[in-house]
Amino acid sequence: MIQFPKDFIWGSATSSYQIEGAATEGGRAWSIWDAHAHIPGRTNNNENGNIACDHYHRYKEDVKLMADLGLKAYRFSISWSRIQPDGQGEVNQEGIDFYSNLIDELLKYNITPWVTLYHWDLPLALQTEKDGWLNPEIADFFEKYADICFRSFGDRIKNWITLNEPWVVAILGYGEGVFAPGRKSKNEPYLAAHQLLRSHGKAVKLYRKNYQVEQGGKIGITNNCDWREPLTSKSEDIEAAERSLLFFLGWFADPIYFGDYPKVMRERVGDRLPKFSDEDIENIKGSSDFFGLNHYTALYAADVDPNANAGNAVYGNGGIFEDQYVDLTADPKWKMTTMNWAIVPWGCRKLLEWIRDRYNNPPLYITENGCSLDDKLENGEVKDTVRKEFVEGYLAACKKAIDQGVNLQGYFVWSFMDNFEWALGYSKRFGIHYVDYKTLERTPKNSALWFKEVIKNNGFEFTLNENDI
Ligand code: PNW
Repeated sequence: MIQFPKDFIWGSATSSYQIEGAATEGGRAWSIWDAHAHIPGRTNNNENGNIACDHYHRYKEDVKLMADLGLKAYRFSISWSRIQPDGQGEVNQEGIDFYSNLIDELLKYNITPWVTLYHWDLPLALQTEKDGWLNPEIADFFEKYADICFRSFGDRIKNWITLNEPWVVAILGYGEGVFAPGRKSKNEPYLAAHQLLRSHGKAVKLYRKNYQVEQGGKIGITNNCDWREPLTSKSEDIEAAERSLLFFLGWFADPIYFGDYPKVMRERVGDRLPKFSDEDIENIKGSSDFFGLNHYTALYAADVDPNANAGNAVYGNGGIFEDQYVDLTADPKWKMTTMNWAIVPWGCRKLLEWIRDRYNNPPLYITENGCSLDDKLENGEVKDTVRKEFVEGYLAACKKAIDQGVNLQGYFVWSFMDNFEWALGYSKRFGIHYVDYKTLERTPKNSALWFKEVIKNNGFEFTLNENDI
């Protein structure tokens, strides 16, 4: 038996655009994701979130399923353009009411709501009229939006996450252009990331000044990072793996824990990396009450000689290659999910230990971890054995990290149900509940039934290989 600490938080997560639907109902205006998904060729089969899982109309049924599972916590995000259709100014009361009702429904079943303020669905008007995350003014808009949320929901919300995965916004939204707003640039990722961090800092400062004492909640940020294992024991490869982690997670976590970007980024990116003002640093340094981590996979990292022909030495999600010169590869023996992300539980343990060592062992939550598979609903059952083993392996690795002193306090499975997987549309299923997109019927997969027992027993019987974790 693997037993978790008392009070460990067992949760599951979703995000607004991926599940809500009702894209133009209830006073909601389009976000950059509505626009992006409606440009032909940007998503699988040109799919979009117009209906998604129709959670906007079915939230009561969904909360009931969460209660059946025994979930202790549910992480969801707020659609900014439901609250402020233009991203600034007027508040849409129907939007406030929707989230208020959802929160009350969760509390009715003793499920603790965790709220993400921004999970990539920027009000479209802020993009077209204000240049989105490239404009320094965005920090003021975000602060005002956050203020509305703290004021409207803070009596019941005690766990706030400002931003979900700014790395993805910067790299996939402004670098590779595969996510909204679809920009392709080698410089804009650094500019957007800078404004994301400034926006986070301002919102946290406001919360601490005007709300935290009275409301007694916690506020933080969620970053994503894969593990990077040195390909060989050569010092160049060990450094390359470290550099890759710093360009991935250090980019966002270093400013928050130390007050500036990693030294290796300053050296390599030079003037293309913006500078923080004294006021920014004051807002950003120390601005997270906990370390939110989304983690999915791992790759081997090797140093690349910039003078050699390095043109095609990129694999997977590495960020801007020319600034790092790190070659990323998978072990052909690793099992893959349908995202082509390798299943490597020990990478999770190593990353948790790396965070413990670099950031002085902060309280940590895994706010997303999970996998996509080719699930089939047959006779009312989804036999997603690989997902059960995925979660079992990653949880066992988490427990090993806890035994090594990592201050991990909770784990949220991504995702509560199958949903709109961004550019990949409905082709990837990450849920522990199966969604039939014709009828919108939800069915707990076998992994959900297993997870229910894990929650009930605060642990599980370990059935995998010790070497995997
Ligand atoms: C996360 N990468 O996205 C998001 O927070 C979720 O909304 C999403 O559904 C989930 O993971 C699965 O993809 C990521 O390329 C998207 O490294 C891409 C990457 C990482 C996370």
